[in-house]
Amino acid sequence: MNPASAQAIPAPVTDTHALDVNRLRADFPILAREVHGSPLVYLDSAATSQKPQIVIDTISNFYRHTNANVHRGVYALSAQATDLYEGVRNKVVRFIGNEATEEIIFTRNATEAINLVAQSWGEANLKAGDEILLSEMEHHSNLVPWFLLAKRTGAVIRYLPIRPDGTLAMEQWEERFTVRTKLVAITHTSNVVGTINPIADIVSLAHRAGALVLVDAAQGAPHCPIDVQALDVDFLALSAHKMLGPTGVGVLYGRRELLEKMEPVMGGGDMIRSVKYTGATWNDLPWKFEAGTPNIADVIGFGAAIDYLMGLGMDNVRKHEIELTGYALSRFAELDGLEVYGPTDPLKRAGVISFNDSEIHPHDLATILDRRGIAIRAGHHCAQPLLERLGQTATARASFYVYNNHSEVDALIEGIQAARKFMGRS
Ligand code: 7TS
Repeated sequence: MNPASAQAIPAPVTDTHALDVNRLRADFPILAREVHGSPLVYLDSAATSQKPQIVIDTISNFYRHTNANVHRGVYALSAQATDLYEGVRNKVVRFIGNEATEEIIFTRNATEAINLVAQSWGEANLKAGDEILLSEMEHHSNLVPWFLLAKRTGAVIRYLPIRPDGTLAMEQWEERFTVRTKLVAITHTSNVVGTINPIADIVSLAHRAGALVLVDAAQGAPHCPIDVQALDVDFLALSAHKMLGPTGVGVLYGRRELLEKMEPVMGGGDMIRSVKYTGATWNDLPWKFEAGTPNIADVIGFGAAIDYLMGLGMDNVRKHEIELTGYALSRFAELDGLEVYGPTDPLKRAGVISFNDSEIHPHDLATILDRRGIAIRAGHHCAQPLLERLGQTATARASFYVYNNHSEVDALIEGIQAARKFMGRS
């Protein structure tokens, strides 16, 4: 057994606060450090989350005690490594609510998961003139793979529009579907405006029109319960590093009957059943799509992150986020001349808040905040078309996770006020 797995997983807290944030902050060693002489206030979890000690220990313990390649050796170490690695597929199954580990493919990140579908399913199923429906709020990772596919196949990209408040204009949806619509690829949660999209409604519209749905859950999966069966999605992509896990691990969920018909996009060891000089046949699912030695240690670390999140309870994670986002939005509203993007109702959005001060450029603001130990992101957030739709080239963005608290929101607001003074504003 991996010794790290014996460590305690935090119990959910069910008083008025969904999470005991002060207690769980102690699980994240990086939160104890200072930056430029001030305690770190980490408000960039939409880019990547911090990691609890249990995830760090699980990875380190794997290398100390169990390191071997998977699916190969008959010796104990390799069998144990294989069990740990494959065991994480069961954890993912429980986390996203599907039934079969064959439907869980480990990738490097959400980006690779989306590219896999574009290259394998897309190339086999799309012809010139077929349509791919995207929304106007997609991350580049859910735009560019489809641009590449459109270039190769002659397929056409169409967009589902957004309203000025950053929500999808659902009333314009039905007219966007045509007999040529083959796929809707849409984000669960926007990484810029924070909008949580009505995935179940979108899936039902798409399926009625005969189209499949791929959900980019890179921002959704870390923050709220996701059930692929209840949502009836066809493909779903996520990244471990945004949900307390290590970098270098992502997941593609796909419905078995779709994955079975898809060709691998990468060839090599592990993904074959047999190879002759004249050709090869493919391994079973999910290994057909996992060529070469996988990221064994980090997948196992991801398993610890899933255990940690499920120990907190995803309902509690979401409740905490609603509460903190509501508080942050009310504090932002105190600042004149500050534009906040996205829905104003915290129930309709995630804890990722883009904003712009009327006089301070986001990069200047982020630099001034950094001097106070506050980490926010400034820029286009890999969603340039959405920024263009908002009439901006950059925004400042604060994003929260399970370890953030009210005093960090207060520190952000004080930091913005200080930045205004520094830039000569009252
Ligand atoms: N989709 C969405 C909605 C995202 O926010 C991101 C990353 C990705 C896909 C890609 O994830 P990756 O793990 O494959 O890189 N978003 C961000 C962000 O907002 N800031 O840094 C990365």
